[in-house]
Amino acid sequence: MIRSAVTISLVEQARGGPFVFWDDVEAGIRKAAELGFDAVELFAPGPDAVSVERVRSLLDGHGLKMAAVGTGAGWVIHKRQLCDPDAAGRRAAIDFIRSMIDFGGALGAPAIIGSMQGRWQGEVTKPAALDMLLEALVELGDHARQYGVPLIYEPLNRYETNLCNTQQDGVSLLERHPAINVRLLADLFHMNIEETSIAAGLRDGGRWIGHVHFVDSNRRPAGLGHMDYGPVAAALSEIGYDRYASAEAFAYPDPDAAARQTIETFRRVFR
Ligand code: LER
Ligand code: MN
Repeated sequence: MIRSAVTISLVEQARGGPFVFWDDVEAGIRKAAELGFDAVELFAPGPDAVSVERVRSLLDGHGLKMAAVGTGAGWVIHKRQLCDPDAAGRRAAIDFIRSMIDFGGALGAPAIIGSMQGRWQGEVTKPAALDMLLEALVELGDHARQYGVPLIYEPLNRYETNLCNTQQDGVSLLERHPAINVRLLADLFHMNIEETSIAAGLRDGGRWIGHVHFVDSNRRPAGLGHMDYGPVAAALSEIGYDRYASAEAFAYPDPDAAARQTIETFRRVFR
């Protein structure tokens, strides 16, 4: 059964970005529980922004899970990325993600690599960048094994990366290392830009998909754009997807309404 999640951002530098709840992890968890979500997804500035013990006690107190933790602060705040031609910069990016894997892992949640993947440019060719990315994903996936979770890798639209834009791009990369402990993130907003058909893209991702960003075509909460969720739900059912549909969407028109809109659409589409 697909479970629902909603994002909470604690990253000031990401203000205005596609996150539903902001600033206050306690209020975000409480509101998510009140609305009937199964879990939250946390976007934090780093592994020490809020203690594992505090988050665990808030989640337990409200009967929620941690669906995933984002690592994008490594790019947004520290400008680190996995295709940095400078080996020391690359290592700093990997180390930041390792620390976020430890944070999420202690809560039973996988970490997401989105903007931290970077892009190929300058002296780095596309094949060289993909090699660097794959090497980092293998190492970080191995690091995540101790927590019994995969690492989640997210193909992004062309304005955010030139590495993997579609689910098939992601599959082609991960298949080069069949034992890799990495799963794909299917973000419906990015897929609406890049896939020929969103349902076909989900089938391309197939068993590799380990997380879904549940959002509408315009990045507003599900139900406020022109996404056709019938074929999305049918494709997810066909591939046997049974993890989270997590609301990574603008807080439009405001956080509470965005969360309510999301859970109503989630129930209509998946229940
Ligand atoms: C960025 O556009 C995105 O979708 C995030 O999930 C990745 O950090
Ligand atoms: Mn996303």
